Amino acid sequence: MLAIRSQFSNHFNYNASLVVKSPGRINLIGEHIDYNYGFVLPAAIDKFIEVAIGKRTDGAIHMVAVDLGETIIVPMHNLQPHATAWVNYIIGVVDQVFNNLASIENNLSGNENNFAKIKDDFNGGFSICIQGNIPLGAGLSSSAALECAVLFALNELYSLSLTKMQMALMAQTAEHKFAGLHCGLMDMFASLHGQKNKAILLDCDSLAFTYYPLALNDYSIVLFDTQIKHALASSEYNTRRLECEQGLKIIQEKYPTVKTFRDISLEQVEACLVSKVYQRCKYVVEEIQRVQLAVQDLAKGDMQAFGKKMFETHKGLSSLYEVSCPELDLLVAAVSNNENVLGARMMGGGFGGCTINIIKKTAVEEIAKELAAIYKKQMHKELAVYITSIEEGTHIVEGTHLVA
Ligand code: GAF
Repeated sequence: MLAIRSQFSNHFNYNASLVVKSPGRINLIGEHIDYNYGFVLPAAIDKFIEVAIGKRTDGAIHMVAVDLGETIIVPMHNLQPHATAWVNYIIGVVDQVFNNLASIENNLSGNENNFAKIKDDFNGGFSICIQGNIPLGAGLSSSAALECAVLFALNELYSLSLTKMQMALMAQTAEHKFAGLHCGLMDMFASLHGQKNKAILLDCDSLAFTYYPLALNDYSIVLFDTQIKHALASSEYNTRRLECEQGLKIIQEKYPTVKTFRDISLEQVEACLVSKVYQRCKYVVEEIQRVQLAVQDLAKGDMQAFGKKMFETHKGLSSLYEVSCPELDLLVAAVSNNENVLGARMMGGGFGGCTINIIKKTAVEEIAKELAAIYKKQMHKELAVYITSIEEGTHIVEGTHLVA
C-alpha cells in the first residue's frame, strides 16, 4: 500500500498540506458510563486512521477512502447525513465547524480580519485521503479516530484554534447528528488525548482528566476479536441510554438533590426502580464505584485486584446491562480461571467486537491458540488476536501548518 501522502498526490495532482494520524482506543474499565457522567479509563492504541489533507477552492469536499477504493464528492454547504456510512464521519465534523464558528471566532480573540479569511478559506473546501488499520466494527472506535483525524487536520489546516476538548465534543455531536449513535465522549476524548503508556481517567461530568502510567511489566493487553457486529448494536445502545435517563429521572423525583448517577446509592436504586430500568441503573451505580476503586488499584500497582474488577464489570454488562453476546461471554469465561489472565471483559458498546484481557506475556501465545480453537469449535468462527501497545493520541505525522 502506498503511503498516504503519495495516495493523495496521485489522486488529486497536488501535494497534501499535512498528514494526521489518529488512534483507536481501548477502555480498561468504566463501560457504558461516559454518557452516564461517571468515570472511564481509556487509552489510545497502536491501530490508527491516517488522513492526508489539502485545501481546495471549488467549495466541495473531495474524499477518498483508500482501503475501500471509494471516492465521494460533497458540496461544503447544507451538509446532510449521507448514504455512505464513512462519509458521515467526515462531513459530520465539517458541519460542526460551521456550527461552531462563533466559538472559533472567540478563540481567535477578536481578530476579525483573521477570522474572515479563515471562513473564506474554509468555504473553499478540501481534498482528503483516508486509510487505516483499525478493524471496523471491532469496538476499537475507528469512527471516532476518523472524526478526530479530520477535525484535527481541519484545525491545523485553517488555524481554527480549537482545543482538543472542543474537538472531542464537536466529534461527539457529529456522531449523534450524522451517524445517529448517541454516544458518550470517551472514544473521541481518548483518541485525541492519548499518551504513550498511559491510561486516562476521565471524569465525564466535569471533563477533568488525569493520566495514569500503565506499568504492565510482565503483562500485555490483548484483544480477542469475535469478528461479529450485531445489527442492533446502535439501536440497543441508544435504548440503554434512554433507560438510564428514565431511571435517573424517577430517582430524581424522589431525591431532588441527585444530579447524576454518582450521587445515587444502591439502596436508592433498589427503592425506586423495577425491571430493566432497575437492572441498567444498578449496573451503572456499581460500575461508577468500581472504576474509582480500580484506579486506586492501578495507582498501587495492584493489577491482580484491578483484573478482578474487570471480570466483575463483564458480569454486570452481561447480566444486568445486557450488552454482551454468547461469543463475548464464551471468550471471557474461557480465561476466567486461568492464572495467567489477570482480568478480561467485553469492551466498548457490545453485541460483538472485542474482549480486553490482561495476560502474562509468556502465556499469550498459548492462550490465544487455545481460545481460537475453542471459539472455532463452539461458534464456528475465526478469532482475531491483537496484542496492543498504548500510544500517543491524534498528531501530525508530516508537514506543519503551511499556506498562509
Ligand atoms: C461506544 C460509545 F461510542 C462510547 O461513548 C461508550 O459509551 C462505549 O460504547 C461504551 O462504554 O464505544
